[in-house]
Amino acid sequence: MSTPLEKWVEESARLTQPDKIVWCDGSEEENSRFLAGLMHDGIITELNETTYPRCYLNRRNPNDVARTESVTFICTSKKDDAGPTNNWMSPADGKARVRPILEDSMKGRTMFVAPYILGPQNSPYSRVGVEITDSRYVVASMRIMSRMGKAAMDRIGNSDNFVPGLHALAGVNPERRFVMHFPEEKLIWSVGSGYGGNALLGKKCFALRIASWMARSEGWMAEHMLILGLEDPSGKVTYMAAAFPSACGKTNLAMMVSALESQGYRVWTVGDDIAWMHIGADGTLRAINPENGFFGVAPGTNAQTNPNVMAALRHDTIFTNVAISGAREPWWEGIGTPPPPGLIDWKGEPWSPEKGPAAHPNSRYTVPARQSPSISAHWEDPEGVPISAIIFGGRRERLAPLVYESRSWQHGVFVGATMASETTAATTGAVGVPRRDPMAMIPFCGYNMADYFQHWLEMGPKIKHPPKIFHVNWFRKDASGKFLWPGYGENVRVLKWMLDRIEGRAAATETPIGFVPAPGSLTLDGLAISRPVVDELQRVDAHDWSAEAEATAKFFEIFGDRLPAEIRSENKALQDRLHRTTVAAK
Ligand code: O2Y
Ligand code: MN
Repeated sequence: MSTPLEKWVEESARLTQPDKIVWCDGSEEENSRFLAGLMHDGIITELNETTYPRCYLNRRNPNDVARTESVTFICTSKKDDAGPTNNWMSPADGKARVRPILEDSMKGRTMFVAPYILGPQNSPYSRVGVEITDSRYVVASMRIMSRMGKAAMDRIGNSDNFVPGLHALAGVNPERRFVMHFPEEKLIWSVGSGYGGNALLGKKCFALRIASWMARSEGWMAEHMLILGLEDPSGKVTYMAAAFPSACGKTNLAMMVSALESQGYRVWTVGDDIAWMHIGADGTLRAINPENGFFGVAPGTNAQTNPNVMAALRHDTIFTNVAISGAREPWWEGIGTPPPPGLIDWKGEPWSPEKGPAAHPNSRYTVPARQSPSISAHWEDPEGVPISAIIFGGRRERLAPLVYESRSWQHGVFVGATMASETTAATTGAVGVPRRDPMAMIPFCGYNMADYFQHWLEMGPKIKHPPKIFHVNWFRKDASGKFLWPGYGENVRVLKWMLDRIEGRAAATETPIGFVPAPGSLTLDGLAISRPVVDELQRVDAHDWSAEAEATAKFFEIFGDRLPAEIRSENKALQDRLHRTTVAAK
């Protein structure tokens, strides 16, 4: 009698016709064998074994260098269940589209069956997935990013309690590239890409899109959030989860070296990208990091912006699409050193300045989380860490103050639902345009976001000790275009204010959008920042915010009647408060 897993593997093999099937156990020995095979086939090259031991470079097909949202689909029976922010196909159409691409796609190739656990091995909140793939690079990456191998297989046993994900390179053809999610049967099919979020199915596909669907029906939350612990001088650690859209420094914040370390404030990393949050027996919201590694963007990462990750990636790391020096060391723009001699660019060609960036702007490192000096002693706690603050944020040059606290859980959900970030030169299209990205989940919510807001609204009252909800903006600029706030390690000052609010120690001033730090309540000692700059950082302009409230009302129209009434009424209440301020100022 075959187990459900064996049946699915047999069925997938009938469809894709591999020459060979390899069941992965996740062992060191197996990993060494896979890495040797990848080197033999020229898919990875070993970096300098003295300065970067057991590190490798993978160069991807230039047509396959980032997640592709345009080919990412949520396949639900009813279109409305996927909602207006997702690409949709019916499950039957989704399968009909991809099945012919999967058919015989592994002929002459090896099929790898990689079982993995998302979350700490012995946590009741962890979940199991199995990725079938014909890419050893994917297996090697999944081994870093998840707990891959025997422990996952043991957890599955004879059960059907796993999320199946079938991935095939299928010629890495952008014309035949699809990332299909079937949340009703908790299934993932991905073809035509071997890169990152498209191919490492445990990450965005399972840990966010499928998990967000599961979380709603099971009463928990799967969020695009970092998790950090802020240690105070007494040694007490307060945990916070934060959601920012891409290019807002989530990994850097999660791994920050605190500017207040001499005062006893330190930041510990639990996770840099995804948080699964359950209501614990003690009535707190408890978060686990479903991942086991960091898949961070390399350009801009250096000893100033993220010293912890720079230390982490000195060994046992897979680099993708970075440049390498003549000494076979990785290099990228913004690493903090000039282009070294003999630089080879991400395409494998000798680099010269007129060729543009040597590393691809979306080049990455894949590194085990435990290698970071900042990793929290509690990052694998089975019960997770208790979350006292949820932080939303975005990149707003003029509008949002450095930090504000929401008025209530419901208002905090509204703050998250109205998140937006201005586009940068790193994104395509016009620069400086606010892009709506509620809770940073637009690309990752596996169902209708109006229902997702409803789920958030319903979670709050169920949490006995709900976290406070804040909003931050590190990116406010002055009239000459200069950033007002130094950012990076200095952001700990804002985290400290939040901690002081949680502990009832810091004063705040009420504004129409929420509570900002009262004069003197932000710890600014040792920082060269003038009073007018601090005032400007905290300024709330009622006219600008009224325009913002109108823009968000327009955005919410896409959800029609499905938008929860509470979200609509929060926007109305904000507009009323802004109106009263404007009238009072006249
Ligand atoms: O382009 C990709 O496949 C990577 S995208 C990514 C990687 C790590 C963490 N977050 C993200 C994201 O897009 O949010
Ligand atoms: Mn992310």
